[in-house]
Amino acid sequence: AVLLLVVVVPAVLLGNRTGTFKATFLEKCEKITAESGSPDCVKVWSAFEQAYVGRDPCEVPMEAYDHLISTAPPQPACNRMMFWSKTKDLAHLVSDSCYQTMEDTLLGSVLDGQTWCGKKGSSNTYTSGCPGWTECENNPVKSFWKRGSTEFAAVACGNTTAMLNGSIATPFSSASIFAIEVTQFTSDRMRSLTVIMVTNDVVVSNCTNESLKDLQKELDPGIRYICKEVTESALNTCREVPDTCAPCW
Ligand code: N1C
Repeated sequence: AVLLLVVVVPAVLLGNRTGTFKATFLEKCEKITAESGSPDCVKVWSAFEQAYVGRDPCEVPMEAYDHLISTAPPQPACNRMMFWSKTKDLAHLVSDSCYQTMEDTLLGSVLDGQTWCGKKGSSNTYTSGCPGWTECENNPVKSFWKRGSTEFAAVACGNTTAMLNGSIATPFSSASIFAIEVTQFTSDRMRSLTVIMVTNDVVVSNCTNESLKDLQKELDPGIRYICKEVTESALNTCREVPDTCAPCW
């Protein structure tokens, strides 16, 4: 009984600290890398935790993930890359077979929907009590998405797509991660960017929206800019032809 107390109680008290989170991380990672066998998921985990473990959870800048990104760089899929802002669910409705989002990359899929942070003087990973998205700029989760998305955008190639929300007043917000991605796009690799303005029953902004002018100002002038307005219901019913992946909107 004493042994039980000594072993089980600390494990319960520690709750999700490191254990479950790490196990889930490795499990997902191994599933994705099963065929190629690379990168080594144990190495990916150690590069990941090195970014935030033992640090104040409001003092993790995006550069802390440099080593992680070089250990598991996002693999670009030219002509299939999809970006989004305030349209995550919609973007994933269409993105499955024909489009590659950040969440389809190794790191993106392992960390999507997760919360994590460290603590000063501790070697644990915590999944609760972590700063919220807007609580402090340099929190581990936001810094990861900033760093990871920057890389994903920097390697984007061919004809690309971004799904923006036409039912809000400012579909292109300078505070968004998509705004950081836009500054990374380069005409050396990227041929065009098609912005899809998705609207539900309420059309608040269309392709003439003021914020889209800011987007175009930020875009490398060598990249062709296209904007299309599509309703959510059209998007819901439209399916790409599996072989050609020609856009169905
Ligand atoms: O700030 P956003 O959107 O403009 O960021 C979206 C943009 C996409 O193009 C992605 O490539 O940045 C990338 N990205 C993710 O892939 C991602 N997956 C999950 C950014 N954020 C991501 N998340 C979570 O969505 C993140 O934890 C934060 O809470 C939201 C940001 O979404 P947004 O404001 O709609």
